[in-house]
Amino acid sequence: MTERSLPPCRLCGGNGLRPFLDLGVTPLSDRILDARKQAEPELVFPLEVAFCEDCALVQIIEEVPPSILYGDDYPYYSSFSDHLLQHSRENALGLIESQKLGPGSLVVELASNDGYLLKNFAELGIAVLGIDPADGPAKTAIAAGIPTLVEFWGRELAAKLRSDGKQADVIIANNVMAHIPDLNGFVAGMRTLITDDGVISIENPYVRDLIDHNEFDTIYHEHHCYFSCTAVDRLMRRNGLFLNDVVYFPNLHGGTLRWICGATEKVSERAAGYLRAEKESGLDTYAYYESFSQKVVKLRSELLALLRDLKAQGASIAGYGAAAKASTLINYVGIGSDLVDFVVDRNVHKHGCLMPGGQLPILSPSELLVRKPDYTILFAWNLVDEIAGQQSEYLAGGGRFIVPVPTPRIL
Ligand code: DWN
Ligand code: ZN
Repeated sequence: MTERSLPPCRLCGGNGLRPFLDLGVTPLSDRILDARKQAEPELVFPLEVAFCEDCALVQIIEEVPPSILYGDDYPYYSSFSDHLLQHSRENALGLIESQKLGPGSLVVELASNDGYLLKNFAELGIAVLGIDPADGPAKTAIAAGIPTLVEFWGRELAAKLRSDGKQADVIIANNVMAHIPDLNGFVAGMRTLITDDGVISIENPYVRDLIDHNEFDTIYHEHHCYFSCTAVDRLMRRNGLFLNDVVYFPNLHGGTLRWICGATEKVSERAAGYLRAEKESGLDTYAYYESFSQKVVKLRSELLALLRDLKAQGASIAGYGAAAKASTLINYVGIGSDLVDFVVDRNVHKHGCLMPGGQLPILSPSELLVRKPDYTILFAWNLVDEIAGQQSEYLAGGGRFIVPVPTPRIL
């Protein structure tokens, strides 16, 4: 059998990629179908994940050009999650304290979205600069007084800012490093811009939680990479930076790590502990990922059986959260209008659109009290507490939530 040709690894450039999960050919998770896009044939791409045996980076194999992934209609606005807003405020206040930031400091955020995080620095008179290629959210930030460059981050932009005399005391990159095709360019740019004793604070979902808790739906084309501390440590050192500390947030996006990096090596015991634990558990070996696809196939059949049983009993089912992860779940499992009638979401920019896959309309959450579906599957399962808090009236009226991950169950 001819050896399959795989691309080089995004981190180390080697040919150590070993595929371990194939989610088929799926639409782009963030390309919510508005009226204009419903007239066009929907773009679909293979969605397959591999582990690099040389540097331990987990990554998708297919490369979808950023110009297709992030147009001017990128629909994700961070300010629709109270939990995320609170988390971001704590992140900012912690950095202001630990780095003794003041009016002479500069904080740069990569993927600053609608200014949800930088506003916490700006309101204290600390100079900020947002970088985000998505026109929609960036315009919202600029309107709120947050200086924002509508550009992709990388070596070139970092060099330009540095030649303009800028240096950052803090660089924040939350839920963006996974989105970057040129991973080394992204990190090398941070090395260029950060001061010698500055702090780079990076947050991404933790690949260990993805595997341990069956969070396969957090895999989509916008997420090129899925990070372990081992891979981040190697990525930083390859670009003249050091992974100095690690903080874990179990309830954010299904399990998130914050990696604290810098141009000066001062590795904490906590960071060393994470690296040791990953080595001891084998997270830096292919074996840890090998059986994951069997777990995902099992989840798919269990979820389909549950939904079909409920429909056979005459129940009505809706979905909550027109999330990027919802698109992967809907399209991989095969959840169409035969099973789910509609999806609700607080993000008003998504109302009146269709979920990728073209079958499920997106409505306001108020429709749960109007149409009273018997069940609502939480596609945004990572926000179950926040959503349950909002939907107490729906639940009190007899509505039930279905949580699909890590195993499908009715709450
Ligand atoms: O990298 C990313 C991950 C980490 O977060 C981005 N691609 C965007 C996002 O992915 P996601 O869309 O899967 O994440 P969320 O934040 O789980 O999506 C939540 C969806 O639910 C949003 O469309 C907003 C909506 N929402 C809602 O309808 N009611 C959110 C909250 C808090 C609510 O109460
Ligand atoms: Zn590699």
